[in-house]
Amino acid sequence: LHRIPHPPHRLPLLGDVLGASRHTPLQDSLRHARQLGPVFRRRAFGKEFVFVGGAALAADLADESRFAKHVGLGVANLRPVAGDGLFTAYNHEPNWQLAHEVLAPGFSREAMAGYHVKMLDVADRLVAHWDREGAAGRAVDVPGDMTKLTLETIARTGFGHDFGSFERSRPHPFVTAMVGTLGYAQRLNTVPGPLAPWLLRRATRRNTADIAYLNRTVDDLVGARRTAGGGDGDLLDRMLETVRPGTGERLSAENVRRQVITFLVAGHETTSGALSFALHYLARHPEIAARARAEVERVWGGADRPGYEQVARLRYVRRVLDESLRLWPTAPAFAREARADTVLGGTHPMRRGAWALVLTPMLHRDPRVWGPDAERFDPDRFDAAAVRSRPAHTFKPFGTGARACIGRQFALHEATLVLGLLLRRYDLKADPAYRLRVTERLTLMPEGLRLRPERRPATT
Ligand code: MNH
Repeated sequence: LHRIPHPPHRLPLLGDVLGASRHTPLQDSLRHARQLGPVFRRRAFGKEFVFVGGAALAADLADESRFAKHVGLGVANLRPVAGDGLFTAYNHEPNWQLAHEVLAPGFSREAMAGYHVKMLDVADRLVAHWDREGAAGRAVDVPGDMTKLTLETIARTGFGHDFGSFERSRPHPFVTAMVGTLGYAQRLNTVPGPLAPWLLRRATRRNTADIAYLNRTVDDLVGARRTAGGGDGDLLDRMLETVRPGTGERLSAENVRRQVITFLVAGHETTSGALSFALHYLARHPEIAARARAEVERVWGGADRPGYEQVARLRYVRRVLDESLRLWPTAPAFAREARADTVLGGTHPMRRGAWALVLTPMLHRDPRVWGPDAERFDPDRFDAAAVRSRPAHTFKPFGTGARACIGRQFALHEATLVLGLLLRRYDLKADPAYRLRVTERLTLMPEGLRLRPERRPATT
């Protein structure tokens, strides 16, 4: 450990907290990474944390035979909300494997094709809203509207539920409670653990109420399904009905509750951010938007509702999304622990159970992989030849290994579809005074991003 650099001004007891901002812990760590290099450590309240931003070390951590997911920091802080749900489960918890088997078929190609029409229906509601605002010459709240869209999409496709987000002027209370618990989980990292209930008295009380609200919402939703049925095989039906062949095991009522919360949160917050960053870059780079729009018109032609197959064929739009996720991976870190004593990168000894946090935005900016202009937005970094020329494990917005994102195809299909629809219908006018600011609540989101959607003449 002593060979790993750390910030220069350490305080007794507190550690490396000088200059730390409790609202932007991730961007703080990025700042340290830029000064300290591919691996560094920070001490907080007597504990030492190792951060990795270099591509070579991150690739080593991706070795599944030596490392596995570590449930730590922000993820561990979500255990009171999501328990042994897929995202927050410890590797050894039996419900991880069981739920993974039950839910993986919900993300197969066939399942995805079934969600497509529902995704289009939700997109129609967004478009109706943007048409109205655009016609009135008003700018739209991009992250707010993308959150409405992605929440409705996962709620409808996964759970047959309608939160009515587009009929509300304020975020649905489910979103407010979710943002509250994510923010609280992030804040817990900034105070010494044992003192948290006392230092964050009010926030803790608020958080308890938020969790109770999330539980209530989900219990109502599941209760309605149990009495009325009617999910035609969606994620909730799978959770309630799948029986493990051979053993007859099924998910318990308590675990179903954890999974529903997990999917409602993990299934929309990060996709919303990804769409928002992509729209920011498209508005900032009219030549890239024009190229993407030309592709949409070529591939979709006059079809007013593109088919499932036509979405995957938007190769350039998908590159725009990948490039946005490169610069701002909206789930910006993941933790890896040693399965047995090992040596990271051939130089840093790690004991069994020791762990390091991979800072995805730094991995995605490593100049040895991405070149000296890594900060520049350039979707051509993801054309087929460029992708082939890069080493493995250099682009990790969805994490790695057995515990990587189960919803990757879902998110990519939804986001590509929506970007295609919006590009074809609107010119996106940025406010020239806007400077990208990124807010953090474990996830990343462009703060205060507003765009003016101007209707384009319909193409034949
Ligand atoms: Mn998702 C795990 C990023 C969309 C459901 N997701 C992860 C991880 C990352 C991630 C990173 C791994 C975290 C870790 O190692 O600790 N996820 C994303 C991003 C998007 C996203 C950047 C959108 C863009 N995720 C989605 C969607 C769903 C979803 C959509 C559901 C419909 N994600 C999950 C679940 C897990 C996960 C569930 C946990 C999987 C597991 O551990 O088995």
